[in-house]
Amino acid sequence: MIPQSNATVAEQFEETADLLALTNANPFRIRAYQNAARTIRSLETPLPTLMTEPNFHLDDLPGIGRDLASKVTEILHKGSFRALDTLRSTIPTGMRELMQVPGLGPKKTMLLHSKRGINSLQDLELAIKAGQLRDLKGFGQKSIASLARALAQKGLSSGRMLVDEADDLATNILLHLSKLPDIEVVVAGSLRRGLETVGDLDFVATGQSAPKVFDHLKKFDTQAIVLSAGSTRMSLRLKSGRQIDIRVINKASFGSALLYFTGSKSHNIELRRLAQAQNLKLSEYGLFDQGKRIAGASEDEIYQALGLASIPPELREGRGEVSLAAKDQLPSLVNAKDILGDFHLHTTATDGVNTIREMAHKAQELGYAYIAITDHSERVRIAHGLSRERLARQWAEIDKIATEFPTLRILKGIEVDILDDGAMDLSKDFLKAADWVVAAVHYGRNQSRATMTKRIIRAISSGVVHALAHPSGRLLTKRPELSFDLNEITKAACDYHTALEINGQPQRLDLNDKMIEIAARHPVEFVLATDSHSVAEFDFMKFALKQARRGGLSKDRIVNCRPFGAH
Ligand code: DGT
Ligand code: CA
Ligand code: CA
Repeated sequence: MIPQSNATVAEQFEETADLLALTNANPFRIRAYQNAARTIRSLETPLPTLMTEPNFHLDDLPGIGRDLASKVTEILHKGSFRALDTLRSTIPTGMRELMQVPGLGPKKTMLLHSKRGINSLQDLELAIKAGQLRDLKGFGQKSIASLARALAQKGLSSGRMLVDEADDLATNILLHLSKLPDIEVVVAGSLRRGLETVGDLDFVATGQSAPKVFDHLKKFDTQAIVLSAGSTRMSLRLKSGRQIDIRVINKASFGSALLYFTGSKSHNIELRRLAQAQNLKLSEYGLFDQGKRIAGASEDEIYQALGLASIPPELREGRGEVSLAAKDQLPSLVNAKDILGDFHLHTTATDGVNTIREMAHKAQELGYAYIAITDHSERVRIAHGLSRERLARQWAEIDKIATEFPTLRILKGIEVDILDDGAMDLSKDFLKAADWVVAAVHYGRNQSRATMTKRIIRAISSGVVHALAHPSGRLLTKRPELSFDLNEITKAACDYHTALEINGQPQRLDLNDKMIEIAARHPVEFVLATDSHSVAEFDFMKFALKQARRGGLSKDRIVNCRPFGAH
């Protein structure tokens, strides 16, 4: 029997009732599941214990007949039951996701579906934007507004998490789990590899018994639903809809389990093949020679036993890293400690929420040698862009504040808008006087590939641009990339010593790993930047770093891994 708590069984019945409501099922059937759930929740003794008592019969419980009793048994043996599995697989995920939006139960979800044809979060978002819910019964102005907020928080429609949400959630779960004595637990999966969005979170733990770890993890979110549970593995769906996989393993297999659950799948497959070619067998339990474990406690010892250099998680995508590791030719990737400063920051002068002084304090705390204050130029009205006069005043202010920070150089910069024809939003002479110029496209995004490429190259060839900010202009889940020729732009960037930015904002990650790889074939330089709009966002450097590492960059390609002004 699987150690299921009464609450888990009750939740599965509640979920069934919800899903049945979505399928317009007989109200009595729905009620039956709800009543059974209530009965089970109110039991004081765990079901598995009750079932061992000779005079106990499940169908003696109020509201539980033979049919529901057999379903309880099924849950206790298999982790879930067939009717629920079928419902889960037949109802579009979109509808199930909708039902979980705060403010939307099954009834309202059905209403949206039948009256407005809404089947997913994305449909709902569009309908709200188009004002299609206004005259729908049960959807007042206030409830529509709160739905819109709930949707925005959900990381929108893709179902995948942006890296900051994934990273925060993982940090909180690790903190929660670390309260168990003797446990060692780490993040695996796509988050560890630094993928730009994350499907579910994966954890590998050791040092504690699996049931203890599972029980404790369930307490992280008392409304979490157990999707599946075995003796060493559990999957949970949190109230927010986010999913977690955890694997508990003994110490001798910890490295191999971590390797396996970090992936990627294609990296795992390549490693297994390589093992087979050496007459070895690689699994999540270890590397075996004729049934004898020869490695498994750490990832490093497995790579070593396979004759490979250790491969950083960011490179494990099955893109040739295994053969590079065999030849000991892996790039030596940039590290957090190599970063000496941040070249893209906003303040209260435009759309930031902290002052220059506050930003400088934070940078000092981080041990940075320099920062560039790069507020928007005038064209970006929505952000209260700086006119020449206001910018000149800001630079004077920076000179004054600089005296308070003897170890930190505060660069006088600007994020200048690249106008539709490739001219700049500030004169060349003015830009020449800046310590640091980042140029960016914000408007006129729909130009053809040829026009956009020419426009950006014209901006670069002004010769005064130190970095091209968020070159592709995409916003994950919101806005596609600009259409432009990355190779041509990179060539121009080489000619004019313009660095390409790797922007760490979770919605941007721009350039991303793939674009970095393409650009890096040219002798171009990169700059890792956060585009911070508050002191908290300095932390986004870690996301820029992940993309840089996934793109294979070492510190000698990165401008902010050198003292300012050095080449
Ligand atoms: P995600 O969650 O979609 O962002 O991406 P991952 O990479 O975290 O994928 P996930 O959570 O499905 O699985 C975690 C790791 O477990 C995956 O990267 C590799 C490993 N894994 C999962 N399924 C398989 C499989 O069928 N074969 C192999 N070789 N590895 C697997
Ligand atoms: Ca995952
Ligand atoms: Ca997973």
